[in-house]
Amino acid sequence: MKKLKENVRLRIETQGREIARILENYSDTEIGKVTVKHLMGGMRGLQAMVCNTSYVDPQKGLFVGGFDVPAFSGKTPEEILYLLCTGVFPKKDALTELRDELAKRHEVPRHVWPLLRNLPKDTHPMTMLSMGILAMDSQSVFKQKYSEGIPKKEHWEYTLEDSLNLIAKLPELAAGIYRIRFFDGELISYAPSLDWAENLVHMLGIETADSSFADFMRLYLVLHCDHEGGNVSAFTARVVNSALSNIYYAASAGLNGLAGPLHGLANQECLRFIQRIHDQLGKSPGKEEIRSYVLKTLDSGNVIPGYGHAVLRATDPRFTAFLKFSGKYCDTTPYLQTVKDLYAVVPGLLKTYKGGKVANPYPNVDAISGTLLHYYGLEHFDYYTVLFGVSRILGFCAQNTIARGLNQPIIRPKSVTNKWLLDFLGKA
Ligand code: AMX
Repeated sequence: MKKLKENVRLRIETQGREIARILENYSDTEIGKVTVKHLMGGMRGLQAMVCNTSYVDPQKGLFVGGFDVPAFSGKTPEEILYLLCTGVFPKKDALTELRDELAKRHEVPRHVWPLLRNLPKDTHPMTMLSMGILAMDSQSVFKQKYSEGIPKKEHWEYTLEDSLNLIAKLPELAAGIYRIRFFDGELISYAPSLDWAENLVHMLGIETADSSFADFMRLYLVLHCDHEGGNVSAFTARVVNSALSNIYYAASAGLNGLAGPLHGLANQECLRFIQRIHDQLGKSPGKEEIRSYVLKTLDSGNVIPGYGHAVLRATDPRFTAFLKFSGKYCDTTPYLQTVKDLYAVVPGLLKTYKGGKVANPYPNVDAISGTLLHYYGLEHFDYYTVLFGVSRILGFCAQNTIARGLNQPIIRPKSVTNKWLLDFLGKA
């Protein structure tokens, strides 16, 4: 991984110089204000951290290394990993080197399997993924080197080492979880001739007639790779890693946040929502019937899964990329048709719902991803967020390798009490 490492080093040095210049000239410059609403409202909209792996523009959506979704969605996960870590796409030899490194490190340590097999049968696959990763912390090179007293400036090298080890094992781990949780537990062997995404598809062992499954998996793993620094999972991983907890601890913690229904679990919730529509209205409901169903859902105090976003204020380009893919490769199934009908109906309804309170009435990536997974034969909804997690770990690893390279300090905002606030506001 010489080339990847050299380019990560370059990026860290460049960013380090930028940060030094910013701090030297503008340390005390105010870039915004903190309001009481920020304190009480989950800090949404508060610009309080820096993340250079990716950026979410409220209108244009996700940018990775300066590339928007249409520009990077045709790449492979390996290319995206390289881009996240270095800010540039790999040349051919660097990509080959990275692929070889991942192949060499693919094997999940043996002790992980009995741990996963001994869990209760109804354990959520996200719990299994999080535990499987946590159990691999015993192999952390960073942990070992830290205990030997390596200097701070070398922290990133061993975070990168751990990151590659972890990422390389994800196809085998995630596919193994699928086989243990939903089949007879028999694992399918890794195939050295296949790439990272193809191996995941291969080891899942799903009998699918459609040869575009691997292309879809590549797209899925690319589109979910990162979504800047403040979302629940990335932020959690970052906070944990800032205590110099190794990447296994950090990734496992991030995944626990991703497992929430307002975050990564939304993709399974979306498909469930569509299934409920079909259960009640039949397999090809009309738009008017869908409109009434959505209104009923809102009136009962529930959210419409797959719609809305804390940062985006337009249709998520990742949703659009999946829609485009489905138009090219998938027959229109009743579920896919309902995804399109919901897209035609929901934004109009959410725009006026609660007096226009919903900040973003448009679909996010989860509004379609689960339906496509189902199309390719993945019928176990509970598994969907595992695939989201496999992809998102690319972002966790890149963010935290860079953070270690920049020697970013422990994250520790100050909290206040109601009493402090009332005193400050002069209302005690
Ligand atoms: N359906 C109904 N109401 C919604 C809504 C939706 N899809 N999205 C937002 N609202 C409501 C909120 O519940 C809130 O109501 P409240 O003040 O009475 O509690 C109000 O609109 C304002 O919320 P907001 O500022 O627009 O959104 P937010 O930043 O608080 O939350 C999100 C963002 C994603 C949690 C929210 O839009 C939501 O719950 N969406 C549905 C779940 C979903 O799709 N999650 C996936 C997000 C992407 C991801 O992380 N994978």
